[in-house]
Amino acid sequence: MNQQLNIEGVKGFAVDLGGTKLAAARIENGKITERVQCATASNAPADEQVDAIERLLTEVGWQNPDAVSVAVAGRVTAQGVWSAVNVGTLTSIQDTPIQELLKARLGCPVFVCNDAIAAAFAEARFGSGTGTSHFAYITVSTGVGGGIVIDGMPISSPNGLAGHVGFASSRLSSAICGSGRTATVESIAGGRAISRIANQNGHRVRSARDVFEAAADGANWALEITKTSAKAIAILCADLTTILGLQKVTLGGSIGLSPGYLSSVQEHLSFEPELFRPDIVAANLMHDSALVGAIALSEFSKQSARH
Ligand code: BMX
Repeated sequence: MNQQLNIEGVKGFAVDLGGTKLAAARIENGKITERVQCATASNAPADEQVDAIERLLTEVGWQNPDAVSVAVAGRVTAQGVWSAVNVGTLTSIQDTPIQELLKARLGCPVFVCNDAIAAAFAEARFGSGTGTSHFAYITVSTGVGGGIVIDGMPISSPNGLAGHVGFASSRLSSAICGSGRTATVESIAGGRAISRIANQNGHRVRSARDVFEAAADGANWALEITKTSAKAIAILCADLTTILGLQKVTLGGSIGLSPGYLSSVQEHLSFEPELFRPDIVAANLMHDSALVGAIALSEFSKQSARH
């Protein structure tokens, strides 16, 4: 559990379904009191994802009729329909009415949102983005996701695509992305891209973690791959700043929070003119941002609907 958490007022049950890991938590009196995690079955169809969510919720003490807030990788429409943007990450969930399925299965109120938007909202409200009016969060993990919060308002769109900054173009890539686009940030900087590039270059790795371990041991081939990822994220931060006038960008995700990554992004950003350089910091809520944010965003949407 993260001792730094200051999430007063946040309480309930939350789920975070990413491309690699699935987590559930119980949050009481501003503290995560229970938390469990397992691997995501990334090729499983929607009903199996629902089974796994229900199993983990039960493990953290959820019982009907407690409400549940769920953050997922992929886009979630205003009607609660879930689809992967990168169809190589979650291969079998396209057009799933996830909100209805979970409601029917659990028999309780269910809120579903994108994982990076949830994390962005949590960081803006309780963590590294507090006091910042023009804020973005970027997760560098299995994929590259994002969330934008301007004057406390999370930016969303009816089709659930808003904030998917990992699918912006990157001049450092020439690869075809699982989104169908070519040369995206995700296709050079994300975890799957990092392991793919290593294997294409003849270095047998199982995951991006192996590449980071080789980089920590000083292997030049690995350092080059991880630095290119950080450079693509730095350029993305500058690009987003031209559009949104960002003051601060928070990095999260297993790669975004790995040792040395933040400083590598900062170093690459230092080559940009000052006007295009937001502050780059690490997520305060670490790997719990999306869990905390799912509950906070659910409350925020209820309040917004009332006004
Ligand atoms: C991808 C996209 C985003 C997600 C981001 C981080 C899919 C399946 N995912 O850009 O919706 O927010 O990855 O997800 O289209 P993670 O799996 O790396 O945590």
